[in-house]
Amino acid sequence: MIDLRSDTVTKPTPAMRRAMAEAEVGDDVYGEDPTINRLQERAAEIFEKEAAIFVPTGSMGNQIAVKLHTRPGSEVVIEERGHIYNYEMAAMSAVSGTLARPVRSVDGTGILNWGEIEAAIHVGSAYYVAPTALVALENSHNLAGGRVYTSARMEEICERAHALKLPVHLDGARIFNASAALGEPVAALARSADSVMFCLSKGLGAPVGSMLLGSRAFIDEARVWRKILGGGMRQAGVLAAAGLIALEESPKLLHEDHANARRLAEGLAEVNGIKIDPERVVTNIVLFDVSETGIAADEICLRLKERNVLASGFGSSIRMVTHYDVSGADIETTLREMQKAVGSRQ
Ligand code: TLP
Repeated sequence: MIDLRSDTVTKPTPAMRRAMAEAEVGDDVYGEDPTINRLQERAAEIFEKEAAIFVPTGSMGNQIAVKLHTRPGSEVVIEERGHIYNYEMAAMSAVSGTLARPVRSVDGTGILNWGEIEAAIHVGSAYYVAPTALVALENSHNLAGGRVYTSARMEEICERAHALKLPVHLDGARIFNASAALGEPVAALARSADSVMFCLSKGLGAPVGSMLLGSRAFIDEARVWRKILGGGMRQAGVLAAAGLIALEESPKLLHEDHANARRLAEGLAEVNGIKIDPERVVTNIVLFDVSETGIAADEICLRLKERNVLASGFGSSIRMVTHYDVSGADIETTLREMQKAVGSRQ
């Protein structure tokens, strides 16, 4: 099987498995797991933030951030395809009592500018208008086809938001992909955000885990909410050990996934009925519209599955995500199988 459904499917490398077997561990609810502590310190250092906390999932990291930045009855301004809004089980309402205020990017890229965000913000409005409490950004933006915010755009948005006393949370599940695509350090991309979450378990290849970063006071509070949500783990240093390798070793390999994604996009652009602009594929996510094939996206995914290629359908689009378990040869195979899947009338 060539599994392009997501980069979440990556399996731990032999080095990760060895590190997991040998990890020094302790009870992390007491703050006594030396491997987790090392991972947290190292992540904070790389991102140039005061503190970091290891959380089981990206969703938990994001939702803790939403909880801490907002209060019930307030709104979160977010791009309309944002993960926090669309794929986290309405947790922002269930956990924080907040509502998303979705914003569409005028140029269709999914990357917002300040003007688009500002138009959705309510600060100092009439008492019967729900106040904005948070701006949430996503870099790279998953359902916008892995597109990226530059550090300049990030800084402009954060500066303007801060001038209105609004915090900014960055869902950086794939911030290392954004960093590799832009040639900018993750610290530069995250610098102006008040909090950032990134995943060890996607393109970086760790089996489990994400990090939430921010000021020391923010992370101290995050620890309380992690426990409330059931994320206080014990000897989870076995997971952090894999996370440390993911953090140190994997970022330098991501450009290979990006080259594979670009090649995939170029090939797909030549398939009848598939709409994609390969120039817009800058990270490891390839999202393409299949409506003009006359075959539903889910049906195409089923046909691909019969041909040992896995992809995910999102409405009239299909998403393919490259990662280290997908080779250049796999990309060529995928393109051949796609030609057959779309060409055949089953
Ligand atoms: N994304 C998953 C699915 O939920 C769509 C995927 O396969 O891409 N932020 C972003 C931008 C994400 O893409 C994801 C996962 C998360 C947060 C949540 O991470 P987890 O799955 O660890 O809760």
